[in-house]
Amino acid sequence: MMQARFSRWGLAVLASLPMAALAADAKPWQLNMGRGVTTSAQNAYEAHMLALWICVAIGVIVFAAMGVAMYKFRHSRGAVPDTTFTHSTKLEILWTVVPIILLVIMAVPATAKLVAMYDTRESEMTIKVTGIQWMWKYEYLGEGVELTSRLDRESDRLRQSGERPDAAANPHYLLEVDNELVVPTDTKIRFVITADDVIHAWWVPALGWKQDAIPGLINEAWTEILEPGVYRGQCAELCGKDHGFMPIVVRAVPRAEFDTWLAARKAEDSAPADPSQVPEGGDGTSPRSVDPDMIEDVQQGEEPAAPQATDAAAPADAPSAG
Ligand SMILES: [Cu+2]
Repeated sequence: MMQARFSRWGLAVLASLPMAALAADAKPWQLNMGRGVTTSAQNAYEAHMLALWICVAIGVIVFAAMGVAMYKFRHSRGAVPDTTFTHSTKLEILWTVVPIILLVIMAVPATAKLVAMYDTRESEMTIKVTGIQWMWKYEYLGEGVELTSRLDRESDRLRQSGERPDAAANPHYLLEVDNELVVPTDTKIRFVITADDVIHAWWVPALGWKQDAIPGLINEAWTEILEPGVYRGQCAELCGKDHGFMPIVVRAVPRAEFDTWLAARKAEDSAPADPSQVPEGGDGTSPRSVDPDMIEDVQQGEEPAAPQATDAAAPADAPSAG
């Protein structure tokens, strides 16, 4: 029993070590933080590992010294306390200087990384993120493309059905959306983040940062995703009763694929809307005014989102990069 438990722990530790570094999303039994897929995330990971190993070294030295002292100078061996020892200037200097050196070793790279994290200059494109109870709106500024992203219908159905979700059948339960945020890899993307109603926070752990979305304020962040993939996150600010049901899904694709997607999206948005073509049940991309889900929301007392403007007619909010 004990052995089984230890081997389970051992396996978990083994599994977490190399995999945590590679995996973007948290895995069951993952013990360490993930390495992430952006420079910011990897910087945070490195700062964390440096601090972790310094802590490990201090822990080993301190507990080893305590162990030796307790064993070697035990009462049964006739040890007598040195009651005359009250002060040692040498020791005081040592235990002040050593921590200062350790703090400087950690603070210098951490500060440089923090400064880099907030430098949104020379970004190649800008995406505006708006938190709305309880969904996200994404606008590709200067491109005239926008989309709303909300909890996928299956997760929504499951959470309200009382059924017990199953990790095998619904691996992304509450972490799936109808419209993913598609972004190019190897591109410095600036995010401007705000909210329509209450404070939300846009957080995708693999990108390495979390930014508050505050009504009336614009917060900035940037990312440059190094590996194509799907990265998941959630709203990280308690924003109301459905706070737990506004996930984020970022799909990073190579630049060429992104350009194709954007062009298709533009063509789709500029096509005249035909209400009769809106599929039964709504797919989240349909105009909100005829989306049955919105009607459902209103019936449940939720505030519907503003109707989506036809992108072709909407003026571009801002130039693409600052
Ligand atoms: Cu929220």
